[in-house]
Amino acid sequence: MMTASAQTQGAARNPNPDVVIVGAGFAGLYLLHQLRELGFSCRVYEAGADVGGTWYWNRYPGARCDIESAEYSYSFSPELEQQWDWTERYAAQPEILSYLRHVAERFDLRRDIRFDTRVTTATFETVTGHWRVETDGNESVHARWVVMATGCLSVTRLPDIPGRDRFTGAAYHSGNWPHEPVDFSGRRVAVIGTGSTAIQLIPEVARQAAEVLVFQRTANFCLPARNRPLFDDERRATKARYREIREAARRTPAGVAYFPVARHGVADLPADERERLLEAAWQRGGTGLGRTFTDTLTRRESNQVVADFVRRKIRERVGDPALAAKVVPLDHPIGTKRVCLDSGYFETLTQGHVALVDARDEPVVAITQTGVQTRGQHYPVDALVFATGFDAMTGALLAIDIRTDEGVSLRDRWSAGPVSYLGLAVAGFPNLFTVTGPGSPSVLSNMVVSIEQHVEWIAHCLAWMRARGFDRIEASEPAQTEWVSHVNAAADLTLLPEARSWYTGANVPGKPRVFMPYVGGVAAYREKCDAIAKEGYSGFLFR
Ligand code: FAD
Ligand code: N01
Repeated sequence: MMTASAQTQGAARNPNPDVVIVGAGFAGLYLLHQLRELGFSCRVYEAGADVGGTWYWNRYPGARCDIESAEYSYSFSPELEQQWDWTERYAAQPEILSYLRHVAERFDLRRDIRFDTRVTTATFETVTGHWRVETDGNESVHARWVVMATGCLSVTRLPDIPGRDRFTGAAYHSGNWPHEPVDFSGRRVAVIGTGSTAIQLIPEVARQAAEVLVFQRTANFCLPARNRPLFDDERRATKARYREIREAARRTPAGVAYFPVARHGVADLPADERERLLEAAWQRGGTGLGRTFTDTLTRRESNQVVADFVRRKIRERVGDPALAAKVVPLDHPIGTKRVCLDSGYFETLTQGHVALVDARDEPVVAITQTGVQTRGQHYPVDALVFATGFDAMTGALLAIDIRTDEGVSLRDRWSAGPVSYLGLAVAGFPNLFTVTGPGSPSVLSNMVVSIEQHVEWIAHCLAWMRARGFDRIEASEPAQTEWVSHVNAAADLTLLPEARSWYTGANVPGKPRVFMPYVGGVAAYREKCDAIAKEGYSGFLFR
């Protein structure tokens, strides 16, 4: 790793870069590489001590991706693709972090990254047309452009349970996990939450702990990951077909080539054929099952068929009818909350030292010095794990005081929910871009595909501006209004806004309820963005 003094030298060479990038995850790293290749000088600020973003922070046991490793990876460098060997179907956190560290080394990225530095404010100076960016290290820098690569799931959320700070045992949030190993051997552990994180974490914690209490408020749809090591011949086959795989991924709604392409709605098929397709998807493993039919998210009866199939499978896996009655999800259509991938979750729940507390029947009312107090009972524990999620999509952007010197602030602009043109830019905030911002497919897709698309679009836009002598770009209000209406209308054609999910901000008290990502799919969205660029960036104003 580069030393602090070397970093300072890098920054000193370049006191006011062309572009400030905030965040050094998949998005920030690729931005830095792309923009540098185009001759822009850049400075990246990263709150963490190293690169990796999500994969730097989420070190909890069991953390891994749920898109197959070969596809959950950069496509921009064929050499990188050929050099890197993924060891498992779904890579675990340490491997993804090693990959991103390797990328940072390979493309010599660290010299332009300031680690352990959080951006606190960004102010657009109207007269000069520059952003003044300030950090928690009292640094102030001017840049023509700012790109927020701050992540959709990077601001952790602790529940507002009274007494949280009173607990005298060890407490952890999955998204801010310690760097040193945590040993739960012989301990009584409470896990709060049963989302994607908890479902990965609980089997691993249960391997060590003497007792595990799972506090479930909402039962979730979980599909088997069927993770396994990859064989050499599989890796070779993938490497030989990488270009084809990447192209195929970009043409799908979710940005994933290995998902089967749905050709029929549930209603178009006889019951035995539906069952055959669902069973095949179940056996294959992964979240592709949700993509088996064209109408799972748009037709309630179709959703019911898929949901009932998964419920039946969960009942079979759990065995015990009393436990099944608690963990079979009944309160939302399948796919309207992020479907979880599991490796032995339900089987773990049936073990003697693991118990599930249904927090709907028995709400958690307080954390005490020694455990968890529900309405009916006190549960003494030695350690608490909050797998309670994130202030998603807008949290990291609104944590920064983004404003113009004329007094317009993003927090005010988004007080009723985020508005944006393409999820890339916000009217009123010139020369500011957001990667995978609200209003883009982002979290409904393979994020690496969406990140690469945004990064390339932004980089080409800046090069295009430079070639024409423009120094200011801003989304126009009418274009933004039209896009926001389209995003809302598209969501309203689906069942997605129905669930109380983080997609709508429902997990954060007081957060405006708006369905934030764009449901139109990455293929159609990419076409739209490309067409806009080709038309000379229609919907944007230049100076
Ligand atoms: P991040 O990786 O979140 O990086 C953003 C960085 O910005 C962070 O390091 C943060 O510290 C930094 N930052 C934020 N604000 C500031 C500030 N003010 N100043 C300085 N630095 C700041 N997606 C998938 O497509 N497939 C998966 O399988 C998948 N698995 C996931 C598993 C977990 C446990 C989680 C939490 C998310 C997962 N995701 C997955 C989503 C994941 O977030 C994205 O795939 C991707 O890693 C996001 O990269 P990013 O660079 O956009 O953001
Ligand atoms: O967070 P979540 P997450 N009392 O918000 C519960 C990605 N990811 O970290 O549903 C009791 O989904 C809450 O209950 P409810 C992926 O995109 C991917 O698990 O609000 N419970 C819920 O059960 C994912 O969607 C992977 O009723 C409380 C849980 O906490 C996103 O990150 C792995 C509570 C939070 O679930 C977020 O996942 C991990 C309270 N007061 C993450 N407050 C992959 O597999 C909250 N909860 C790729």
